[in-house]
Amino acid sequence: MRFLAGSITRREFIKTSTAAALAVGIGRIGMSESAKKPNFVVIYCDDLGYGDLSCFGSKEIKTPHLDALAKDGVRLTNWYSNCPVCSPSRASLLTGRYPANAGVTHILGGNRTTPGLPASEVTIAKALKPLGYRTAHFGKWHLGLTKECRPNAHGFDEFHGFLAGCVDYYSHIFYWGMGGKQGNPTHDLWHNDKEVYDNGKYLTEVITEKSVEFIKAKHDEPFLLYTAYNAPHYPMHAPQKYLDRYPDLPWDKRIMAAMVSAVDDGVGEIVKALKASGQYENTVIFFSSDNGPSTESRNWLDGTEDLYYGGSAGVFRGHKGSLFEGGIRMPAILAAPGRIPGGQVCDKPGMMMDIFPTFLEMAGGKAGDSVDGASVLPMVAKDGPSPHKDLLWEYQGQLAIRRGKWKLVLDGKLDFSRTQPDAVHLSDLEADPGEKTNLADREPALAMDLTEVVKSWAASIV
Ligand SMILES: [Ca+2]
Repeated sequence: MRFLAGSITRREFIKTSTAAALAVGIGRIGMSESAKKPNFVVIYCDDLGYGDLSCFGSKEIKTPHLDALAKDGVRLTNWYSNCPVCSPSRASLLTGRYPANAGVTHILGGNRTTPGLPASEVTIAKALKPLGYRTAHFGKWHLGLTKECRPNAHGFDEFHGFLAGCVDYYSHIFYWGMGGKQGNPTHDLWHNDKEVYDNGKYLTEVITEKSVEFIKAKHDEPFLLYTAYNAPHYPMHAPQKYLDRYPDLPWDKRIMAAMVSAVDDGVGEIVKALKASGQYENTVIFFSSDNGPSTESRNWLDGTEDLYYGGSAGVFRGHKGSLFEGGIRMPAILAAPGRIPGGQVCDKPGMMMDIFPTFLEMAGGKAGDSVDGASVLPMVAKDGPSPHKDLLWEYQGQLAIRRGKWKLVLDGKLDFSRTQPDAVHLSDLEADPGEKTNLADREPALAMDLTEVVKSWAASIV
């Protein structure tokens, strides 16, 4: 294999695994040696809906720090998760591949024997290592608990966080989905492979503190920081000081707002640390969420079985678990203050799997053929087109495709439990972003064409 001298040393090259070489096109490193590689910060939320930030239209939740980040960056209004649930969405973010191609198609369990992201997969962290990056992950992993699946095995130099899908925010114990084969609840807070205890400390603030410490350490190398908040995922916990900001909201919305505010304060602390250490202008920050808001009745915590509507998908139909827009259309911000002019809005579609190739390109590398995503740099920075003719999804029997303004959903559900009658649902997202009117009978040829494309794609990857 040919590689160019300059941005990568031979020693670093040898350290790169065969799989990493496949995922990173080493032959096209284009940056000059003098060009300073950017730092990357990914801030990922959990079950945060499209409509729950003030810069994305919330009238109830105040997010001044995220609003400021949006002013310094580009607000992505047609940005999609690759899957409407946690683990597959995160697998796509980190590998640049469709969930099935990354080997993660469903929500992973929380037992310490639960496997996850295969060792053969190349994460963005592993791909950036040979380009000279230091890497850290703080917060929620949810891509497997066995040793070969953990963050350190997937290219992160440092990890502080938890491995299952959620934990109690104060005891950091995973209580859920247990019984039977799963066994008893398990404590789930780790520093690298060592179990650590921080009882009583609010998890969102723990994740912020670790992220800020990492930034303040001022490493010689450029860095990738993956800060994955568990908020505002169940269980609905928040310190009183955040609840006090929303005295007039009903409980379901008040606790949601408080949890999002704790994240927003964290974003403020991260940006402040980047500015104080002189790194803000050379840092690329991507903020988003793994899937839409959850209607799961457990969120109520009051013994009822009512659906929960504390989180908002904005104008969109559907929630977590749905391939209608509410399950997959995410609030997203890409800020690169020294590289891309701020205050912009990009309404062309992109997907979570595009972050891997976008960052690789900005770091002077190039994603290889095994990656399904594509760089959105021309789209975001130069008003170029979306790299995707078709955006495709499959989840638990549902299929969806977006082509331009058209969106087709097959056997769509509204969340995990609610069904709807139309097996074939075609929408014009420009005229009807809420997918209220089914145009499948009015546009039968288009519906059939999109059906064939998405079915053929699904058959090719599952
Ligand atoms: Ca989630």
